Amino acid sequence: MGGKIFAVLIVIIALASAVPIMNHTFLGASVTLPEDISTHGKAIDDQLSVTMKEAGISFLAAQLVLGLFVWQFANRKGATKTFPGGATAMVIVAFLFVGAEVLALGMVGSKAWGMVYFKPAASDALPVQAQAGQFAFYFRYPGPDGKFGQIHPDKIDEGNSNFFGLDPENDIPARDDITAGELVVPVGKEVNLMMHAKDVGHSFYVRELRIQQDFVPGLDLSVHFTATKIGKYEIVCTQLCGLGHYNMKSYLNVMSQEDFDKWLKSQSN
Ligand SMILES: [Cu+2]
Repeated sequence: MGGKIFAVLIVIIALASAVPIMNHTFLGASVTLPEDISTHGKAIDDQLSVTMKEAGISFLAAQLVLGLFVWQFANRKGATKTFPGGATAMVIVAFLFVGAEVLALGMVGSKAWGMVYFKPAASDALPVQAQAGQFAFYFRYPGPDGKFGQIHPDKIDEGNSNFFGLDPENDIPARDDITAGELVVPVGKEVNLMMHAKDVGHSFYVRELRIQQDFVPGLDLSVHFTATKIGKYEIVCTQLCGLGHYNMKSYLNVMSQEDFDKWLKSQSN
């Protein structure tokens, strides 16, 4: 009798745990993603939804089968039932089944994130450099000449607002570079964000952009995106980068092209 009660419990718990996931709420709190404001975000959201459904169905199927076996075999004294071929065959089947599932999801999903990583940014994309350091983000625009000045780590001087270590005296392209504490971009325009870390590993995460990319010391990485909605969105560091990590954030400020041009002008001197 105890076995059958346990089987029923397994099924009830499995079904009950699926309800908040399907309803996107838990204890009254909504657990939906914030609105997507990027051109590539829909593909990622769709992929996430497919993955959740597929994983959810697999989970429920596994729990129901488990309940079925418990119901059938729990109270049979001395009865044994093994997988055909024994434990080795079971492990091989499980390995192939799970492997095929992960591979299939990976191949389908690569189309979604491949748009950000495999496809280079358009040649007319707005170049912006992002620098992460303990515990702030800084962003740099090349200025009217379209060229970034060289970075000299020994010249980094936060007290003097020389966050990137520029040398405007000797380096002409550095003279008109614009440095900001916020990532300001025009709406509907592709942005090529070139990322580097000043010290340790950090991460660039904007939920509304569906982008999360680590800054890795010593590596120049880039992501590109097109923001589709004017507004202010939080940029957070999602790599535990030190004591001030909790306070490391900035904002993505999406403006109309006109406002962006005005902002850029007001920043240059
Ligand atoms: Cu950080």
